[in-house]
Amino acid sequence: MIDASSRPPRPDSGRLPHSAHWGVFSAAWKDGALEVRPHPGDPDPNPLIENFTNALDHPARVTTPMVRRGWLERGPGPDARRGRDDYVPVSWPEALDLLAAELRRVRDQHGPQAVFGGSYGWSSAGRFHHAQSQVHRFLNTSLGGYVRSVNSYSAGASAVILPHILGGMDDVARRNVTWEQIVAHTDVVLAFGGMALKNSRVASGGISRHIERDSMRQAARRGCRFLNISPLATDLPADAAAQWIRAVPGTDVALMLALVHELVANGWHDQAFLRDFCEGWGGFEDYLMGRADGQAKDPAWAAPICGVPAEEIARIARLLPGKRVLVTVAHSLQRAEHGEQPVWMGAVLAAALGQLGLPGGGYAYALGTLAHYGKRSNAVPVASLPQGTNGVKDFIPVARIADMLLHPGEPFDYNGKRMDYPHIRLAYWAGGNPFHHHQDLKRLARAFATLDTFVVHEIGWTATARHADIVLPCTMTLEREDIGGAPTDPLLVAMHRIAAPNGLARDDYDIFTDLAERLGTREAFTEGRDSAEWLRHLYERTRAALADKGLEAPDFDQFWARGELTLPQQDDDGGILRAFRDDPAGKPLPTPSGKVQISSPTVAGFGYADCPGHPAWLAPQDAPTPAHPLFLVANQPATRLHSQLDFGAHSASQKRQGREVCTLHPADAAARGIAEGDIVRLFNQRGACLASATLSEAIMPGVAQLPTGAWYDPVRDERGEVTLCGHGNPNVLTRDVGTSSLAQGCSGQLTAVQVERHDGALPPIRAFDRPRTDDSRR
Ligand SMILES: Nc1nc2c(c(=O)[nH]1)N[C@H]1C(S)=C(S)[C@@H](COP(=O)(O)OP(=O)(O)OC[C@H]3O[C@@H](n4cnc5c(=O)[nH]c(N)nc54)[C@H](O)[C@@H]3O)O[C@H]1N2
Ligand SMILES: Nc1nc2c(c(=O)[nH]1)N[C@H]1C(S)=C(S)[C@@H](COP(=O)(O)OP(=O)(O)OC[C@H]3O[C@@H](n4cnc5c(=O)[nH]c(N)nc54)[C@H](O)[C@@H]3O)O[C@H]1N2
Ligand SMILES: [Mo]
Repeated sequence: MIDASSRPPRPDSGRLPHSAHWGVFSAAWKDGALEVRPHPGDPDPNPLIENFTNALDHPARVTTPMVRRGWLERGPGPDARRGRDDYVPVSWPEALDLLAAELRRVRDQHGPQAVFGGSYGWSSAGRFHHAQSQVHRFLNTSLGGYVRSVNSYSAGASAVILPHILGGMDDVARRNVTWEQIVAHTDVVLAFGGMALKNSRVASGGISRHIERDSMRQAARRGCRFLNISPLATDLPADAAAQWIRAVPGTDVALMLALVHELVANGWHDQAFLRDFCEGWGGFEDYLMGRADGQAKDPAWAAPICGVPAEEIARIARLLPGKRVLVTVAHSLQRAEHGEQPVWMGAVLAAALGQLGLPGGGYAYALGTLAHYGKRSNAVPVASLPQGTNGVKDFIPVARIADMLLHPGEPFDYNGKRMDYPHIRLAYWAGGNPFHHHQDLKRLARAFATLDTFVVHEIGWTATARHADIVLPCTMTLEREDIGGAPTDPLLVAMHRIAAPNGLARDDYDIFTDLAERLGTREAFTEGRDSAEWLRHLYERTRAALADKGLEAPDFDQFWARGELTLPQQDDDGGILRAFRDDPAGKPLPTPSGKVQISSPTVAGFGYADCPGHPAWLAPQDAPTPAHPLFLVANQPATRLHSQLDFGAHSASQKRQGREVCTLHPADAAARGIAEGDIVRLFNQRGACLASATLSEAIMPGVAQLPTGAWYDPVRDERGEVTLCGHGNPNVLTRDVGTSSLAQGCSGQLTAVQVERHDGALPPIRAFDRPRTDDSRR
């Protein structure tokens, strides 16, 4: 096997530009080490770029094609040994021959509708090497298609509810209120779930300037008041000078209802706006005022639910009338049971204030959760790899992966339709990590055990790779040339290659090309282009659009030599909400009534008890109990993007005793005899994990927080059963249920746990070791 640690030291090099979802940077080799520097134009650089410095040669890299021993010896078929089997290194031709034959077998015996190619995940690449696009294009052109997934783990509930009530996700989240408008106009920001800078450090495709901190600072200096409504004080930076409203997780709808109740009870709601621009206020108001069920949703009702005192709720409501108010709702609120409700209720709160469509006012769903939002859009397109046409019509909402594998042929509800889960024999993953992103990991392992074959392309030995039958080593972004760009960032980056591939790693594109060759579809997949030719081809779309506008339009070689190109941007000027406000008859919203749907006859018509026809308070099932009395917030990690480069220098530097850090309130810790730095065990009916405890007044009592992204590190008993994750992956604890019958989104943000001090032996961290290999077969 090729061992990167035996590499000769690299010679010093000049600085080369590159880009990642978490920032634009340059890299150079100096004294054998990789040195990265943020783009000089970035006012608030992201420390996540440091994760690259030790990544290229890390022992966790996959360096050789591998086949799981059980699969090699017994052939395809369901196998519970996935996740604990050995691997056999094979040559590239051997791996590709085996895989091509298996793809052909599944297609011929069961059809492409037995292949799951949803392959959810962010990977890390520019416009061309984006792994999910690559695998989709391959399956479409070479196999006739695949069962796909719809929506995302990010916005599973909002992507489905928003079109029913306001308009598409992108119109409501991306082309709406900008940070510039907030700096200039906003008086009050009600930030449900906050706007944590750790999150707006990231944007898919790249981000060259992190402006959020300075925008908040400038707005606050002008007098804008920020309210951070969240279990964590750190969800807004000190720069925003925010007031922290400690709200019990999962109860925002109750708090929002009480705020609207206060507005109505005092006659502060904008009745003209509700009459002229909205549909269905009447039925909602009956619910709000308790005319329908005898329970007014007033502050006294909400206080014991959300933990915010009634007087405090009334005080917040008094801040709002006559002010330019912006309501933001973080993605996190909808990544939970009944996640549709806070998204809808946030819009109703903004509508009751009459603020929708005003500069710096109204509703900016998801603002602050990613760097895409609150920005201007580029005035020219940045191309992406075309994916071809999928011959299979079956799909699942993305987070129903385990349900699909465990319940083939059974029905499920989705957005007014009843559909059946397809029967999947082969799953193909490139660029995602389901053992990072999915919930209830023991159940997920049972689901993957049902497959005939599980194929993964990976840069590292993630738990997903360790459950696969065929593991193909792919290059990481620093080992490829690509074009970095996002529709909301003006910088197009010539992503230069910083290092040669580690071991036998190959580009996803080249792997698929060779597979297509074996399946007789090379021309359809490649269109006769190699990677370098694709980059030129994709760049041409941007160049031509620049030339059409009469702007400077450098050719590819000039762009490549310069390293970057600044694209023109446009002000979307408030998007569809502003246009509708200015001209309600001429520019109706894309909803059934053309107006804001305070109630939705369409949603009501679906008859879902878990998603009624207007926003409502629906108590979660997965709430604390005497046995599991703490809410667990399993949010995005500050130190990496998801699970990517968890072994990276920055991510590793923030762990303690190699484990992820869990934040507890000092009172909750004291009650359990837990001190700063103790190793704790978090557990509930689904699983357990270890973490290092840190005590902080910046978290609400009754809430524990453990970020996602620590690589799943199962510790097993003598029978091979998983007893816990020794590293701190919260998805061993989270519940695998859809948000509701409407969207079936991921609900992994919140669950209920108990926490205790762990005084037993500490299992070693094995997540970053290579799996056991059987080299004897070579
Ligand atoms: N409990 C809980 N769970 C959550 C969330 C939560 O809030 N709570 N958040 C959810 C959200 S919003 C999201 S978006 C998901 C994220 O879930 P994912 O997007 O699946 O997570 P990543 O870690 O980004 O996975 C990307 C994988 O691609 C690999 N990779 C990198 N570059 C390449 C490449 O060039 N080629 C190939 N083939 N592979 C590559 C990386 O090594 C990594 O394993 O997680 C979700 N899960
Ligand atoms: N550094 C970093 N940044 C990222 C990512 C990453 O992995 N790392 N992932 C990116 C991706 S793909 C996405 S989709 C976005 C996700 O954006 P979000 O889903 O919004 O991000 P989270 O950090 O999971 O949650 C934000 C905050 O919401 C609070 N919160 C949780 N539950 C509740 C609740 O019920 N009510 C209220 N009021 N607050 C609650 C938590 O305190 C949490 O810190 O982040 C993006 N940004
Ligand atoms: Mo996400």
